[in-house]
Amino acid sequence: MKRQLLIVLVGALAMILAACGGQTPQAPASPAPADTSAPAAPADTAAPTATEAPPATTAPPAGGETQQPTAGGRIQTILTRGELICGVNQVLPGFGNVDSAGEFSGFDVDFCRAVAAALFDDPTAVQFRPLTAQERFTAVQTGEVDVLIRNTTWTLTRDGSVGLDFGPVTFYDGQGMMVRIDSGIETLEDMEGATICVQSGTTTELNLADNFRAIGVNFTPQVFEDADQTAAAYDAGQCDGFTTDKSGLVSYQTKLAVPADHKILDVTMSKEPLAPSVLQGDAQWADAINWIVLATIQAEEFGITSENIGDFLSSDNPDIRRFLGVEGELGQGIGLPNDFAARIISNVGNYEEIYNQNLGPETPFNLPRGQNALYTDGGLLYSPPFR
Ligand SMILES: N[C@@H](CCC(=O)N[C@@H](CS)C(=O)NCC(=O)O)C(=O)O
Repeated sequence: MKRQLLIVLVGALAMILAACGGQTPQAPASPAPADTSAPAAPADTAAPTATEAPPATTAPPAGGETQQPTAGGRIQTILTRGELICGVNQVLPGFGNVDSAGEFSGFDVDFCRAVAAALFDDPTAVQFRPLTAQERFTAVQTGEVDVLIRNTTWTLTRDGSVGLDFGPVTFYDGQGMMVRIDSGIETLEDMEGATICVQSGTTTELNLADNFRAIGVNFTPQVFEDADQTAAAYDAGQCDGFTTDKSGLVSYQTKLAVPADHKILDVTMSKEPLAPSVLQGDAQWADAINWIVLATIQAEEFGITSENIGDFLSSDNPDIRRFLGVEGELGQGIGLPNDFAARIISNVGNYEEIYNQNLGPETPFNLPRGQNALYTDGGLLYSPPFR
């Protein structure tokens, strides 16, 4: 109890200091207490996975309360609750969006469903908690959400002093700049004296300042707390440019009054690796999220889809049998059922299916895979072995 209270207090403090964006360097110098009380090293040495031998029982790897106090904590809480609580965006079509019927959709939303499928064999066993950029980290720190899957960039500060643990990158992104086509602006250097609409509580705000300082171009930021306000101000002509992640720009362009009047400059101002995050200190839950995301990537590499998984379940290939949980006990070591990958694929799909149904050629976004292709296709997606 005391520890939880401490986490909440330190979390609240970190939020005040880090102003939600997790950018302010004066956040607490020492790691959050969750980290100090659950050091990774003892948990690892205690876990049987160190020898690659699967655990003997379905229980989480032994380690004892003192060494691994939170192992299995969050997973058990979710299983007892009967549903996952997933922090998402609700205003970003393609990634996290809610329609007038209250139905959530998007790439990030589908990863929430993948987690629910892994845990419950039911992609609907998830409650979506819409969060703004400002609200998102407090929601993880206080335990209000089990996991945050909301176009959130993995940064050192957020991993460290904000007290999160990030999973594998689900979408490699970078910051972009949108301008009106008739402005004649082609490069950032053409933006001397421009007013630029940007949202607070994001990596975007600081990258903007860094980039323009680096090229010696003066600009005036117009800062808004809310993404809709930011885009609306740009659309109303209050700003010459609108900057955020390129994925966000592509998404927001569809919401502007005349989308065809705008273009995204051919410049990338930063690295924005978007990844799921959980509260630091529950190694088992973090591992589970990692391998759930990786399972979607490995499934694409194997060519296993929601359509053809039936054929693969009777495969003789030991790699595939282990991956799908037909044999072996891979899931056990991370607190998941052994067939967690099969559950994800059959209920939600592999990475390519998730990508295409939300961002692919049949959608208004038609985003090329680019860096988000498998490493075998020249992209950055690569799953460590499922063994
Ligand atoms: N990836 C960046 C930006 C994420 C972000 O919050 N982007 C804005 C603009 S696209 C957004 O989603 N806003 C929606 C909201 O706050 O409701 C980060 O993690 O800071």
